[in-house]
Formats: sequence, C-alpha cells, structure tokens
Amino acid sequence: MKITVALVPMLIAVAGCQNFNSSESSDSEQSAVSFMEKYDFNHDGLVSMEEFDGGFKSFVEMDLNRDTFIAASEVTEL
Ligand SMILES: [Ca+2]
Ligand SMILES: [Ca+2]
Repeated sequence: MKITVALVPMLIAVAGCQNFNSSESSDSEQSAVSFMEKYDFNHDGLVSMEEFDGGFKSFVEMDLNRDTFIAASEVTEL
C-alpha cells in the first residue's frame, strides 16, 4: 500500500518529463525510440527479423545496410 501511494506521484512526474522531452526531440527520434521499445525485445539496440513482426517486406525495406538487423539510425531515415 505504501509503495502504491509513493508510485503515483512518481508516474505523474515521469509522464510530465516525457511530454517535456517530446517537445525537445524531433519526430524521427521519437519514432525510432518507440520503434526500438516496441520490437527490440532483448534490448541489444537492434531489431532482428525474429523480433520484428511487421512483415518480411517491410523488414527488408527498413534494413538499409542489409545486415539483417534494423538499428535505430535506420528507423530515423524512414
Ligand atoms: Ca534485439
Ligand atoms: Ca541494418
């Protein structure tokens, strides 16, 4: 119970911080961050074909350097 009470203002602070940050960073940076958060399950900074569920064709189109991984830098070039 104590933990829950302490967590609520913390979550509000985090949400407010994220809103502030989104006004600072560009749309492409935001989309890369959310893309990595969504697909990079093992958090190695790369999205493999196994992690990506957007379809093989999209994966090939996004993998600009053809190393079979999608890096954050490749997401920003969309
Ligand atoms: Ca990964
Ligand atoms: Ca790549």
